[in-house]
Amino acid sequence: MMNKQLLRKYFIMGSQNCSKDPVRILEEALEAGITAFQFREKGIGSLQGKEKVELGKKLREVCKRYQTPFILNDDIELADILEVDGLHVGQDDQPVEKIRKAYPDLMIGLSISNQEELQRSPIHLVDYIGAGPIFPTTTKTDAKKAVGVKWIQTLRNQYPHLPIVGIGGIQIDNANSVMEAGADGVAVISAITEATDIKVSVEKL
Ligand code: TZP
Ligand code: MG
Repeated sequence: MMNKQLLRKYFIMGSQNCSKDPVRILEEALEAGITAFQFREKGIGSLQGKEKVELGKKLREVCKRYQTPFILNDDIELADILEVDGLHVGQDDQPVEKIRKAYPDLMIGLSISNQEELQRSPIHLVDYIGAGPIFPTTTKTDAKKAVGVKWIQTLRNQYPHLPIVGIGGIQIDNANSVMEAGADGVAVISAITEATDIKVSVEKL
């Protein structure tokens, strides 16, 4: 089983989430104590092709320097090129079975938003699940309906030992409720990318 503490402060971003240099934002977040990073170059304004690879390489190097896991969102093609520690996929992305077969040793995360998705998910093949959106979010335009911390409690009751990270609309003032519901950590985008002081925000999460 993976070290659940790596999920405690899980920062996700791509250049589309940043109003200044993504490399600088990641460095500040790592310096402040994030425990994992997911490169999610996706949606309106995101980089494609070579530009995405180039940014990915830079962010990857920064994570290496801080000995912090680098997880890539839904892009099997880039897994080797970026020497990723893990891959994260949603319900409509590459199937977990395929990723697990190709990469027996990578950390694999899967997003699960409701009981029906849980039912059809190969939980035995994943290392952790992303549960949410817990609260309403404007960061992901196609986000599903917010499910509340109750969803964390439900998952925790069914899977006492499964590593779970809450995601969606998590900010410094509600992060604690996600932890209290039984999550191992909080995954955030805007709480860090839009923070006035990244150090303070990461510490408070
Ligand atoms: N998946 C579900 S909600 C979400 C993703 C990627 C966006 C989270 O962004 P924020 O700014 O932390 O609400
Ligand atoms: Mg998806």
